[in-house]
Amino acid sequence: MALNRRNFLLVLGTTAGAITLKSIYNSNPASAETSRSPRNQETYEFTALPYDYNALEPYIDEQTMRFHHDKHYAGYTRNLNKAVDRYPSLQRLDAEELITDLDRLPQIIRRTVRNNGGGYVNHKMFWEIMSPDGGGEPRGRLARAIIRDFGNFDRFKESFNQAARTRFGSGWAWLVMDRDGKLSVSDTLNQDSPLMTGQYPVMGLDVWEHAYYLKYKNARGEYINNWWNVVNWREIEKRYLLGRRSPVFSNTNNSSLS
Ligand code: MN3
Repeated sequence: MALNRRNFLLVLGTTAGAITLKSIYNSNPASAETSRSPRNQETYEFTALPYDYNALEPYIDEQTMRFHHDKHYAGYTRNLNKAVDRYPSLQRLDAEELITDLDRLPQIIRRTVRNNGGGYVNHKMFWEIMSPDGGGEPRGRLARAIIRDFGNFDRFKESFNQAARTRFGSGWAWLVMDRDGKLSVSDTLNQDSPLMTGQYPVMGLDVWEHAYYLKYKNARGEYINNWWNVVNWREIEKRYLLGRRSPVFSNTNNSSLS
């Protein structure tokens, strides 16, 4: 999955100031940053799809999945790895952690990491939160939190669809959680992640044209409506619980976890 427990604790720890990227990379003299990557493999792994390219048919077509995963996602991954190539201390950070506090990155790579680190983290999540066995509605704790914060599932869906439809240009629609555990819908431009503004991305929908244009052309609304048929609620609830248990949310009422 996109964020394991350790990763997200680190992400939030960074936000909370417990660990700062600055303290990590400033602890090395600048000269150390010019050495090559100590690893043989890519720092940020180009992950495979957890299903076949055609598995999400007819809602998302095989050709779109091939281009989206093998070209666009591969590009973000490659550019992210290239950006941190000369910074061994940054390579120790998980990608989620890396994009959480962009201001602390060396200025020269900040924009590249914002775009490609965001693209990498967003897409890694996107593949995981879809499934050929998807669709329907969430259950359990995530379902209860949605009802608590939106009234009912349909109202949440309407709000999310609205964000996805009206996101002007390229970007994402999100279900996010704030540090009080409250859920809301938002959208971001380009490849920005909610992590960049201190929010936890529970689920997100890619509304870049590359995500739908081959099949749906300009009919973004039709893509959005069909996408709900492949939404993997089990994975999304896992992500929700992961974020919910973070110590940053410790001011919330833990009874909703039981
Ligand atoms: Mn995309």
